[in-house]
Amino acid sequence: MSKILITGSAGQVGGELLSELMKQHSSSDILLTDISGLERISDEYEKMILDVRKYGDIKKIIEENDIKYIFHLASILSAKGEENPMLAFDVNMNGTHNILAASVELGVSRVFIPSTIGVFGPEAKKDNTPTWNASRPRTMYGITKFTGEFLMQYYFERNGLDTRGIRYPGLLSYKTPPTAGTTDYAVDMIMHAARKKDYICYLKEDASLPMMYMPDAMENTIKLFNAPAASLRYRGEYNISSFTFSPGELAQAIREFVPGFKVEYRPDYRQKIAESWPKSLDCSDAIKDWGFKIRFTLKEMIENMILNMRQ
Ligand code: AKB
Repeated sequence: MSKILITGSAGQVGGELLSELMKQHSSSDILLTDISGLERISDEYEKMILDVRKYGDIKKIIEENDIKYIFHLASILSAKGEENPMLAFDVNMNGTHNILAASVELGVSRVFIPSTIGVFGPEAKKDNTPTWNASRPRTMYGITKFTGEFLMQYYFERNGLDTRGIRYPGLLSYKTPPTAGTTDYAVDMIMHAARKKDYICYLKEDASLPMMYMPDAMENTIKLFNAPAASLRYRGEYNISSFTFSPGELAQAIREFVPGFKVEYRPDYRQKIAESWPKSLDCSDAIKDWGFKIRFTLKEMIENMILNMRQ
């Protein structure tokens, strides 16, 4: 039986993607890998340690487990990437290239690799940024993810590898607390509010960024993954986003559910990263090619997150 391999399974997206995949698959269809943190995942699933920087290990896992599909989530995000650019380059660049090259060598059918709003730099259009724009990323994360998009195009044209990807905006989830991104303040702020605690924000009050609730991100990930190949004009470059808010606007929206919620703003190095990214995205290519659609408004997302966090 052909299996689905997920790398970076223990990260913020991994657990949520697994729940979405389980709507259509059984646990025996899925192999979960990560370099650490696998003990947090239920033993119902098959789990293996995998360092995506090791080409031989990737090949062995694909061969021995008859892997047909890969979701390559292992990545160092923007904030952690600026603390350790060498690690970010190694994991994001070499890891991505290893996955693509091994997939070609061993005949994997389809590979999904997430990209990010971080592929855009300060020269890009700030509002309604289209798929193709002045992409001159300034973070190691953005540089490696942008190059990853080119590698996906390269192996698609050179070897016919079916590569697919989405540029995720900031993703919010109540399940796995994020730790390594620039947009992560949003989850942290809602978590503080749910616990009736004040919050100190590392971005400025007006730092607007595109965002999305995790269930919407996962539903659309599967939608793109299952879309007919003929309808896709791009490989890893599809912009998606639900809404835009700044920390000040999020705090205000939270106060509808947690009156009197207090936030103090103490911007750090992550403010510069946020300033280099777009405020909102043009998602029309994703709508046109594979039917990108969202369910949650900002208000519904906050309500749902607070409810679940309190439970
Ligand atoms: C980050 O903040 O690094 C990520 C992203 C926008 O890709 N959440």
